[in-house]
Amino acid sequence: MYSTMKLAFLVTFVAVLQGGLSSPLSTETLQPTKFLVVDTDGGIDDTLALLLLLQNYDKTPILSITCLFGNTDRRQACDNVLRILALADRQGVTILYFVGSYQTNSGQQFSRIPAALALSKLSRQYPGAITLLALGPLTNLALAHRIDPYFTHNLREIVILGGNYNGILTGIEFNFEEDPLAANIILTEAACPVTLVPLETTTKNGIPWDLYPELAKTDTRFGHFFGRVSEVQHIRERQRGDPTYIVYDFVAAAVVLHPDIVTAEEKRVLAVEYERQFTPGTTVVLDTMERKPVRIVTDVNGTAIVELFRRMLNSM
Ligand SMILES: *[C@@H]1O[C@H](CO)[C@@H](O)[C@H](O)[C@H]1NC(C)=O
Ligand SMILES: [Ca+2]
Repeated sequence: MYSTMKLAFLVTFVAVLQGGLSSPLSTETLQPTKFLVVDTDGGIDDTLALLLLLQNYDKTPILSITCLFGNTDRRQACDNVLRILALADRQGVTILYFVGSYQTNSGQQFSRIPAALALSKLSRQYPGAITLLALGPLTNLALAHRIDPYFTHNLREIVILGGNYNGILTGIEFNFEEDPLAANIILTEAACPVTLVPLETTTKNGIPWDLYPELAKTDTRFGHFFGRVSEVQHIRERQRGDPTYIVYDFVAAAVVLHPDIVTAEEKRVLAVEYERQFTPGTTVVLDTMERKPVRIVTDVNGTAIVELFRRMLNSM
Protein backbone atom coordinates (compact mmCIF):
# COMPACT_ATOMS: atom_id res chain seq x y z
CA MET A 1 0.00 0.00 0.00
CA TYR A 2 2.85 2.32 0.87
CA SER A 3 4.45 1.84 -2.55
CA THR A 4 1.11 2.29 -4.31
CA MET A 5 0.63 5.63 -2.63
CA LYS A 6 4.20 6.67 -3.24
CA LEU A 7 3.92 5.95 -6.94
CA ALA A 8 0.54 7.68 -7.27
CA PHE A 9 1.94 10.75 -5.58
CA LEU A 10 5.02 10.86 -7.75
CA VAL A 11 3.07 10.44 -10.97
CA THR A 12 1.11 13.53 -10.04
CA PHE A 13 4.21 15.41 -9.05
CA VAL A 14 6.13 14.58 -12.21
CA ALA A 15 3.14 15.28 -14.45
CA VAL A 16 2.92 18.77 -12.99
CA LEU A 17 6.65 19.33 -13.40
CA GLN A 18 6.68 18.14 -16.92
CA GLY A 19 4.10 20.40 -18.52
CA GLY A 20 3.38 18.48 -21.69
CA LEU A 21 4.78 15.98 -24.11
CA SER A 22 5.82 16.61 -27.66
CA SER A 23 5.65 14.09 -30.50
CA PRO A 24 6.26 10.43 -29.64
CA LEU A 25 9.48 10.08 -31.61
CA SER A 26 12.30 12.54 -31.76
CA THR A 27 13.14 13.88 -35.22
CA GLU A 28 16.78 12.87 -35.06
CA THR A 29 17.20 9.15 -35.52
CA LEU A 30 20.53 7.60 -34.69
CA GLN A 31 22.10 4.36 -35.79
CA PRO A 32 20.86 1.36 -33.84
CA THR A 33 24.09 1.24 -31.86
CA LYS A 34 23.67 -0.21 -28.45
CA PHE A 35 23.65 2.49 -25.82
CA LEU A 36 23.20 1.84 -22.16
CA VAL A 37 21.23 3.71 -19.56
CA VAL A 38 21.57 2.40 -16.01
CA ASP A 39 19.05 2.94 -13.24
CA THR A 40 20.62 2.17 -9.87
CA ASP A 41 19.91 2.27 -6.14
CA GLY A 42 23.59 2.60 -5.23
CA GLY A 43 24.29 -0.66 -3.40
CA ILE A 44 27.57 -2.56 -3.23
CA ASP A 45 26.51 -4.94 -5.99
CA ASP A 46 25.40 -1.93 -8.08
CA THR A 47 28.95 -0.67 -7.66
CA LEU A 48 30.40 -3.93 -8.96
CA ALA A 49 28.02 -3.86 -11.93
CA LEU A 50 28.98 -0.25 -12.71
CA LEU A 51 32.69 -1.04 -12.55
CA LEU A 52 32.17 -3.79 -15.12
CA LEU A 53 30.10 -1.50 -17.36
CA LEU A 54 32.59 1.36 -17.07
CA GLN A 55 35.41 -0.99 -17.96
CA ASN A 56 33.52 -1.69 -21.20
CA TYR A 57 32.53 1.94 -21.75
CA ASP A 58 34.35 2.35 -25.07
CA LYS A 59 32.48 -0.55 -26.65
CA THR A 60 29.11 0.04 -24.98
CA PRO A 61 28.73 3.69 -23.97
CA ILE A 62 26.60 4.65 -20.99
CA LEU A 63 24.46 7.65 -21.93
CA SER A 64 23.30 8.28 -18.44
CA ILE A 65 22.89 6.86 -14.95
CA THR A 66 19.74 7.52 -12.98
CA CYS A 67 19.50 7.01 -9.24
CA LEU A 68 16.77 6.12 -6.82
CA PHE A 69 16.12 4.83 -3.30
CA GLY A 70 16.53 1.13 -2.57
CA ASN A 71 19.70 -0.25 -1.01
CA THR A 72 20.11 3.27 0.33
CA ASP A 73 18.38 6.62 -0.12
CA ARG A 74 18.54 8.57 -3.36
CA ARG A 75 21.08 11.05 -2.10
CA GLN A 76 23.51 8.38 -0.94
CA ALA A 77 22.92 6.43 -4.16
CA CYS A 78 23.97 9.51 -6.18
CA ASP A 79 27.03 10.01 -4.00
CA ASN A 80 28.02 6.39 -4.42
CA VAL A 81 27.69 6.60 -8.20
CA LEU A 82 29.82 9.74 -8.26
CA ARG A 83 32.54 7.91 -6.35
CA ILE A 84 32.44 5.04 -8.83
CA LEU A 85 32.70 7.40 -11.80
CA ALA A 86 35.71 9.11 -10.22
CA LEU A 87 37.31 5.76 -9.45
CA ALA A 88 36.93 4.69 -13.08
CA ASP A 89 37.94 8.11 -14.51
CA ARG A 90 34.53 8.50 -16.14
CA GLN A 91 33.30 11.72 -14.60
CA GLY A 92 31.67 12.71 -17.89
CA VAL A 93 28.68 10.40 -17.55
CA THR A 94 25.59 12.39 -16.62
CA ILE A 95 23.71 11.41 -13.49
CA LEU A 96 20.06 12.27 -13.42
CA TYR A 97 18.42 11.84 -10.15
CA PHE A 98 14.99 11.29 -8.77
CA VAL A 99 12.70 14.11 -7.64
CA GLY A 100 13.89 16.62 -5.06
CA SER A 101 16.88 18.89 -4.86
CA TYR A 102 20.39 17.96 -3.96
CA GLN A 103 23.59 19.97 -3.89
CA THR A 104 26.91 18.40 -4.56
CA ASN A 105 30.41 19.80 -4.66
CA SER A 106 31.03 18.52 -8.14
CA GLY A 107 27.96 20.34 -9.49
CA GLN A 108 27.51 19.94 -13.20
CA GLN A 109 27.49 16.17 -13.29
CA PHE A 110 24.06 16.30 -11.80
CA SER A 111 21.09 17.16 -13.87
CA ARG A 112 18.12 18.51 -12.02
CA ILE A 113 15.63 16.76 -14.25
CA PRO A 114 13.73 14.01 -12.44
CA ALA A 115 14.96 10.60 -13.52
CA ALA A 116 11.62 9.55 -15.05
CA LEU A 117 11.56 12.58 -17.35
CA ALA A 118 15.18 12.03 -18.26
CA LEU A 119 14.50 8.39 -19.13
CA SER A 120 11.60 9.42 -21.34
CA LYS A 121 13.68 12.10 -23.05
CA LEU A 122 16.63 9.79 -23.69
CA SER A 123 14.33 7.14 -25.18
CA ARG A 124 13.05 9.73 -27.67
CA GLN A 125 16.51 10.95 -28.55
CA TYR A 126 17.77 7.43 -29.29
CA PRO A 127 14.68 5.50 -30.38
CA GLY A 128 15.25 1.76 -30.52
CA ALA A 129 18.89 2.07 -29.48
CA ILE A 130 18.86 2.05 -25.69
CA THR A 131 19.20 -0.97 -23.46
CA LEU A 132 17.92 0.09 -20.07
CA LEU A 133 19.53 -1.84 -17.23
CA ALA A 134 17.46 -1.61 -14.05
CA LEU A 135 19.43 -2.45 -10.91
CA GLY A 136 17.04 -1.10 -8.28
CA PRO A 137 13.29 -0.90 -7.66
CA LEU A 138 11.41 -0.15 -10.90
CA THR A 139 9.92 3.14 -9.69
CA ASN A 140 11.73 5.40 -12.17
CA LEU A 141 10.83 3.10 -15.07
CA ALA A 142 7.17 2.85 -14.11
CA LEU A 143 6.94 6.62 -13.73
CA ALA A 144 8.55 7.16 -17.13
CA HIS A 145 6.07 4.70 -18.60
CA ARG A 146 3.09 6.40 -16.97
CA ILE A 147 4.04 9.91 -18.12
CA ASP A 148 5.15 8.82 -21.60
CA PRO A 149 3.11 6.07 -23.30
CA TYR A 150 5.81 5.73 -25.97
CA PHE A 151 8.65 5.28 -23.48
CA THR A 152 8.93 1.49 -23.64
CA HIS A 153 8.17 1.50 -27.39
CA ASN A 154 11.28 3.61 -27.87
CA LEU A 155 13.58 1.32 -25.86
CA ARG A 156 15.56 -1.46 -27.46
CA GLU A 157 15.29 -3.64 -24.39
CA ILE A 158 14.89 -3.56 -20.60
CA VAL A 159 17.09 -5.85 -18.52
CA ILE A 160 16.02 -6.12 -14.89
CA LEU A 161 17.82 -7.47 -11.86
CA GLY A 162 14.77 -8.53 -9.95
CA GLY A 163 12.05 -11.01 -9.16
CA ASN A 164 12.10 -14.68 -8.32
CA TYR A 165 10.47 -17.48 -10.26
CA ASN A 166 10.55 -20.33 -7.77
CA GLY A 167 7.58 -19.20 -5.75
CA ILE A 168 7.41 -17.93 -2.21
CA LEU A 169 9.88 -20.43 -0.72
CA THR A 170 12.75 -18.47 -2.27
CA GLY A 171 11.74 -15.34 -0.42
CA ILE A 172 10.77 -12.17 -2.18
CA GLU A 173 13.42 -10.39 -4.19
CA PHE A 174 14.41 -7.00 -2.76
CA ASN A 175 13.90 -4.70 -5.77
CA PHE A 176 10.40 -6.03 -6.46
CA GLU A 177 9.52 -5.95 -2.76
CA GLU A 178 10.52 -2.26 -2.50
CA ASP A 179 8.04 -1.22 -5.21
CA PRO A 180 5.82 -4.14 -6.25
CA LEU A 181 3.38 -1.94 -8.14
CA ALA A 182 6.12 -0.48 -10.33
CA ALA A 183 7.47 -3.99 -10.98
CA ASN A 184 4.03 -5.18 -12.01
CA ILE A 185 3.51 -2.20 -14.32
CA ILE A 186 6.76 -2.83 -16.18
CA LEU A 187 6.36 -6.62 -16.41
CA THR A 188 2.77 -6.42 -17.62
CA GLU A 189 2.81 -3.28 -19.77
CA ALA A 190 6.26 -2.75 -21.31
CA ALA A 191 6.15 -2.81 -25.11
CA CYS A 192 9.83 -3.62 -25.65
CA PRO A 193 11.49 -6.96 -24.90
CA VAL A 194 11.99 -7.45 -21.15
CA THR A 195 14.66 -9.71 -19.68
CA LEU A 196 14.61 -10.68 -16.03
CA VAL A 197 17.74 -11.78 -14.18
CA PRO A 198 16.05 -13.19 -11.08
CA LEU A 199 17.25 -13.87 -7.56
CA GLU A 200 17.75 -17.61 -8.11
CA THR A 201 20.13 -17.07 -11.03
CA THR A 202 22.34 -14.73 -9.03
CA THR A 203 22.42 -16.85 -5.86
CA LYS A 204 23.64 -19.92 -7.73
CA ASN A 205 26.32 -18.00 -9.67
CA GLY A 206 28.25 -16.12 -7.01
CA ILE A 207 31.96 -15.93 -6.26
CA PRO A 208 33.02 -19.09 -4.39
CA TRP A 209 34.11 -18.32 -0.83
CA ASP A 210 37.51 -19.93 -1.36
CA LEU A 211 38.26 -17.39 -4.11
CA TYR A 212 37.00 -14.37 -2.17
CA PRO A 213 40.10 -13.63 0.00
CA GLU A 214 42.40 -13.59 -3.01
CA LEU A 215 40.06 -11.42 -5.10
CA ALA A 216 39.50 -8.96 -2.24
CA LYS A 217 43.28 -8.51 -2.10
CA THR A 218 43.71 -7.74 -5.81
CA ASP A 219 46.42 -5.09 -5.92
CA THR A 220 44.73 -2.63 -8.29
CA ARG A 221 42.58 0.48 -7.85
CA PHE A 222 39.36 -1.52 -8.40
CA GLY A 223 40.73 -4.35 -6.27
CA HIS A 224 41.44 -2.13 -3.27
CA PHE A 225 38.02 -0.59 -3.64
CA PHE A 226 36.32 -3.98 -3.76
CA GLY A 227 38.25 -5.14 -0.69
CA ARG A 228 37.04 -2.10 1.23
CA VAL A 229 33.37 -2.08 0.20
CA SER A 230 32.92 -5.81 0.77
CA GLU A 231 34.89 -6.05 4.01
CA VAL A 232 31.95 -5.89 6.42
CA GLN A 233 29.34 -7.22 4.01
CA HIS A 234 31.12 -10.48 3.21
CA ILE A 235 31.36 -11.43 6.88
CA ARG A 236 27.64 -10.89 7.34
CA GLU A 237 26.80 -12.92 4.23
CA ARG A 238 29.07 -15.75 5.29
CA GLN A 239 27.46 -15.84 8.71
CA ARG A 240 24.02 -15.81 7.10
CA GLY A 241 25.03 -18.95 5.25
CA ASP A 242 25.08 -17.62 1.70
CA PRO A 243 26.59 -20.38 -0.46
CA THR A 244 28.92 -17.92 -2.24
CA TYR A 245 29.70 -14.21 -2.30
CA ILE A 246 26.62 -13.24 -4.30
CA VAL A 247 27.20 -10.38 -6.74
CA TYR A 248 23.52 -9.85 -7.83
CA ASP A 249 23.63 -6.72 -10.06
CA PHE A 250 27.00 -7.73 -11.50
CA VAL A 251 25.34 -10.79 -13.07
CA ALA A 252 22.72 -8.60 -14.78
CA ALA A 253 25.44 -6.30 -16.13
CA ALA A 254 27.33 -9.35 -17.42
CA VAL A 255 24.18 -10.55 -19.22
CA VAL A 256 23.87 -7.18 -20.97
CA LEU A 257 27.50 -7.04 -22.08
CA HIS A 258 27.88 -10.72 -22.88
CA PRO A 259 24.55 -12.20 -24.02
CA ASP A 260 26.22 -15.57 -24.65
CA ILE A 261 26.87 -15.94 -20.93
CA VAL A 262 23.22 -17.06 -20.63
CA THR A 263 23.02 -20.85 -20.48
CA ALA A 264 19.30 -21.35 -19.75
CA GLU A 265 16.19 -19.26 -20.15
CA GLU A 266 12.42 -19.49 -20.12
CA LYS A 267 9.70 -17.31 -21.54
CA ARG A 268 6.71 -16.73 -19.27
CA VAL A 269 3.87 -14.29 -18.99
CA LEU A 270 4.55 -12.69 -15.62
CA ALA A 271 2.93 -10.34 -13.16
CA VAL A 272 3.95 -9.12 -9.73
CA GLU A 273 1.76 -9.39 -6.66
CA TYR A 274 1.25 -5.95 -5.14
CA GLU A 275 -1.91 -5.97 -3.05
CA ARG A 276 -1.71 -8.97 -0.74
CA GLN A 277 -0.87 -8.86 2.91
CA PHE A 278 2.16 -11.15 2.95
CA THR A 279 3.38 -11.50 -0.60
CA PRO A 280 3.84 -8.10 -2.28
CA GLY A 281 6.76 -8.31 -4.68
CA THR A 282 6.25 -11.99 -5.53
CA THR A 283 6.58 -12.76 -9.22
CA VAL A 284 3.74 -14.93 -10.50
CA VAL A 285 3.32 -16.79 -13.77
CA LEU A 286 0.03 -16.11 -15.50
CA ASP A 287 -1.67 -18.83 -17.47
CA THR A 288 -2.40 -16.77 -20.54
CA MET A 289 -1.18 -16.46 -24.10
CA GLU A 290 -2.65 -13.04 -24.52
CA ARG A 291 0.33 -11.08 -23.45
CA LYS A 292 3.95 -10.99 -24.52
CA PRO A 293 6.10 -13.21 -22.31
CA VAL A 294 9.07 -11.97 -20.30
CA ARG A 295 12.40 -13.65 -20.89
CA ILE A 296 13.71 -15.12 -17.62
CA VAL A 297 17.42 -15.88 -17.48
CA THR A 298 17.35 -19.05 -15.37
CA ASP A 299 21.08 -19.77 -15.48
CA VAL A 300 24.36 -18.27 -16.60
CA ASN A 301 27.89 -19.59 -17.03
CA GLY A 302 29.19 -19.31 -13.46
CA THR A 303 32.82 -19.84 -14.50
CA ALA A 304 32.54 -16.95 -16.93
CA ILE A 305 31.02 -14.74 -14.20
CA VAL A 306 34.02 -15.38 -11.94
CA GLU A 307 36.39 -14.77 -14.85
CA LEU A 308 34.71 -11.47 -15.73
CA PHE A 309 34.82 -10.46 -12.09
CA ARG A 310 38.52 -11.19 -11.84
CA ARG A 311 39.22 -9.38 -15.11
CA MET A 312 37.19 -6.38 -13.95
CA LEU A 313 39.19 -6.15 -10.71
CA ASN A 314 42.46 -6.33 -12.66
CA SER A 315 41.47 -3.83 -15.35
CA MET A 316 42.26 -0.71 -13.40
C1 LIG B 1 31.84 -21.07 -19.55
O1 LIG B 1 32.84 -20.11 -19.53
C2 LIG B 1 34.14 -20.64 -19.54
C3 LIG B 1 35.10 -19.51 -19.30
O2 LIG B 1 34.84 -18.41 -20.10
C4 LIG B 1 34.37 -21.37 -20.85
O3 LIG B 1 35.66 -21.92 -20.89
C5 LIG B 1 33.32 -22.46 -20.99
O4 LIG B 1 33.44 -23.08 -22.26
C6 LIG B 1 31.92 -21.90 -20.82
N1 LIG B 1 30.96 -22.99 -20.75
C7 LIG B 1 29.82 -22.98 -21.42
C8 LIG B 1 28.92 -24.14 -21.19
O5 LIG B 1 29.51 -22.07 -22.18
CA1 LIG C 1 20.78 -2.61 -6.82
